[in-house]
Amino acid sequence: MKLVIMIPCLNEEKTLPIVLKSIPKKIPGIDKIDILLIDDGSTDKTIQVAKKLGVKNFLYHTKNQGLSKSFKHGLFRSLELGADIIVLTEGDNQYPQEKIPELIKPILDNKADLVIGDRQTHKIKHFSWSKKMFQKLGTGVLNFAANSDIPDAISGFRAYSKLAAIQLNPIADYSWATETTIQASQKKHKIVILPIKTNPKLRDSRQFKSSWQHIRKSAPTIIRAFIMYRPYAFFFSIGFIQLVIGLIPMINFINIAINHHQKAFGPHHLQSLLIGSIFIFASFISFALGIIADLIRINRIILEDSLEIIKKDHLKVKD
Ligand SMILES: Nc1nc2c(ncn2[C@@H]2O[C@H](COP(=O)(O)OP(=O)(O)O)[C@@H](O)[C@H]2O)c(=O)[nH]1
Ligand SMILES: [Mg+2]
Repeated sequence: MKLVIMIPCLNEEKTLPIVLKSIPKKIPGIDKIDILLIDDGSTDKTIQVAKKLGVKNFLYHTKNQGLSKSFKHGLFRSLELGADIIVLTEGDNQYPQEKIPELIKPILDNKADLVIGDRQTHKIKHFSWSKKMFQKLGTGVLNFAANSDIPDAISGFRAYSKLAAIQLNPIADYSWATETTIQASQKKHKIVILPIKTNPKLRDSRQFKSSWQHIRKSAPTIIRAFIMYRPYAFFFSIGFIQLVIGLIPMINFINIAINHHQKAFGPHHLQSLLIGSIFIFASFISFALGIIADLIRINRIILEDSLEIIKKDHLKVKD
């Protein structure tokens, strides 16, 4: 059993030594632990520091590409390194690396495909009241979109089984955690939650300067995932609302046309006809889009199945 621990880093020379030191050297059930440092265009001494402290595996981005791309490329490289389990942590020592044995245990026991470290954000002292509220709201929306019940879906401390990692196909430029959690849930991966306590803060998040920025960047990912995975729910709901709004003036118009036919084509009632027609027409467009999006979803499932076979072939994975 091989474990690869990925650490995406953008200028983490100060905190990386603490992270590397806290990673367990031996874990029951694991024969080999490899650390993969994903350098996302660091301009400080992150790489030299990592090399000095014994890191052997590097993936370089010559130009900063962001955490989502770092995660995506790192996941694939970890598989190429022969990982049976992949752990993700951060270079700012936010997460308790000493908990990695607990994090991977459900995967070792074949009881999970994905284990997410739940930061228990409601208990974090340095999180403001508004940040906690946004966190709760965001998690609620995401769980609705993913049809899941995950307390901390954007946690960056997680473990993937080999199969779960192969089956993930991240495409978003931002919010990799949101996107891949929705994907894992839709692919019916068994997700286990491990409550963790984050380490004292050594620096502010550089990903998101404020909760607002986080919402602005995550919203398109959640909406897109919702449309991708549940297109009929999305378009049919919109279509149904449009149909109801359109039918009210239309029924009113038809009623007047049948019962008082001289008045029906008067100036006021033509408005009912016009508004009703526009909304009913819009609802048909929404229903048609729902059917087309669902057909595209079916095509994507076939494509993803083919991609899984190609990846397994490339990685020489038997099962
Ligand atoms: N902010 C940021 N972090 C990056 C980037 N690429 C890789 N990282 C790494 O991603 C991890 C998360 O970043 P951090 O600023 O701690 O944001 P957090 O996810 O809100 O805690 C750290 O280990 C960074 O070094 C990037 O383009 N921007
Ligand atoms: Mg962090």
